[in-house]
Amino acid sequence: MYDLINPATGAVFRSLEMTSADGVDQAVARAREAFPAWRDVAPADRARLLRRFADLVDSHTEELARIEVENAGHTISNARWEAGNVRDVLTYYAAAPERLFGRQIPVAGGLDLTIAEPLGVVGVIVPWNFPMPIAAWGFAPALAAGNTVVLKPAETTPLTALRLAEIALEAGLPEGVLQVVPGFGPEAGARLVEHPDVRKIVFTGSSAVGRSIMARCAADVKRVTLELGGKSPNIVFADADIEKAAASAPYGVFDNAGQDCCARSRILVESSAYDEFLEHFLNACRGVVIGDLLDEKAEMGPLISATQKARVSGFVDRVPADRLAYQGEVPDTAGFWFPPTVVTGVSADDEIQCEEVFGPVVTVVPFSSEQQGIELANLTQYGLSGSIWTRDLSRALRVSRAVQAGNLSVNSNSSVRYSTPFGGYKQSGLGRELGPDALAAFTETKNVFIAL
Ligand code: TXE
Repeated sequence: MYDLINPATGAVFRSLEMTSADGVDQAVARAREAFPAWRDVAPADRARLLRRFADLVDSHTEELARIEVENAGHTISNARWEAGNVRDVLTYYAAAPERLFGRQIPVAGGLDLTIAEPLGVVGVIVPWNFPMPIAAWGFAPALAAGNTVVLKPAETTPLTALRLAEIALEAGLPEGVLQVVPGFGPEAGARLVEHPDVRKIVFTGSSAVGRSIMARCAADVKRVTLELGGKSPNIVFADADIEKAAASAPYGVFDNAGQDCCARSRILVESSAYDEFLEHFLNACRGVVIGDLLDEKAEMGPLISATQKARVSGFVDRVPADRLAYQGEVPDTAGFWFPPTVVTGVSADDEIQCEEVFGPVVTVVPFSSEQQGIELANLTQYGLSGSIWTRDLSRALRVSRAVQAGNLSVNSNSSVRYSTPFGGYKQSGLGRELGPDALAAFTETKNVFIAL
């Protein structure tokens, strides 16, 4: 049995049986058995089932959100948004079964058909930072394209995924089409990755595990989509609406206590606006509401675990004390709270500027020219997301083209829209989730030539 701990209190609230490697084999066998019938469900019926699944998620929003508050330490308003995101992602992909067209390309001597076929059994491995949305980003397009899914949630946060699988059955999805196996990464996760009947792995998590999964998938040329870490820049030019950029910046990095692969954890500010920005930014940091997760006004909760708190504390302890420009206050209770922390006076190669902290910690660094801002933004192994604040449209486009990242926003810190592609450059990942592109990642292309 594995103890689940409420991150806000540090107390065990439930114990759960973990799925063994044998249990994963059984789930994959059921998924394989369920695949042909699910593939052959009439497109309109598959669409209807996914819409019904979305509707049921919608009517269970409050229940799912409260599970996530207790299990993952999310604020209630964030957790409600996350359940809403699952509904939206399912609704979006429910339109796909009837729109997954092949192509008929003109060729000499016959008729040529290009067909999109589902892959078979897909393994989805999910982290603990956004357990609900990241699960749906994997299973919704996979199911829409006619695959069956075995999903392994993170060991610490399996509860919403388990509930979603029950809701899928209530909605009428056949047994075996969407299964959840709560288990340990090196046992259940690794088995899913190496299982010969699993045709594709969708993984979100640490870069280290992502690299090892990619290497294992290479052995069987298994399809793989990876969404890994980030160290995203928030680039503020002097011509921007500085107050607006500063007011938004805390939410770009402290949301979900910084446990967000898109966290804008490196703020880069044009020198001439640095002092003005920092003053407004620190004021905005003081306003972040931390505390009772069930209070609708709460904006930041605790870290996920003692391990994560130790990791984040370690990064901050290694920063010289005179570089800590701000540390907020957190509830004085057991639980894994860590204060919002602002670091200034760092060099480009300092650990805090280079490594993904995955906690509420941000650096603020000046730059002297557009070119230097771009260079600093790209001075990272990662390339997931980033923001550009400017009133100059040409500059916004120039910098957007120059920054090596998969998801950029101008005058905004938003990262993810379910209808547009999401994923990383460089070591932030491989492939894209969400939007229309994700469907191609869950199908195999077959070409058939018919001689006439
Ligand atoms: O991640 P792991 P951890 C980063 C973040 C964080 C660090 C460590 O910097 O501080 O990673 O987090 C499963 N085969 N991100 O150690 O281990 C595991 O069970 C197959 C960024 O918790 O990568 C879980 O389901 N699966 C990130 C999932 O991988 C394995 C989100 C992620 O856990 C496995 C999370 C194995 N050998 C952490 N080992 C993001 N991109 O948002 C583990 N897993």
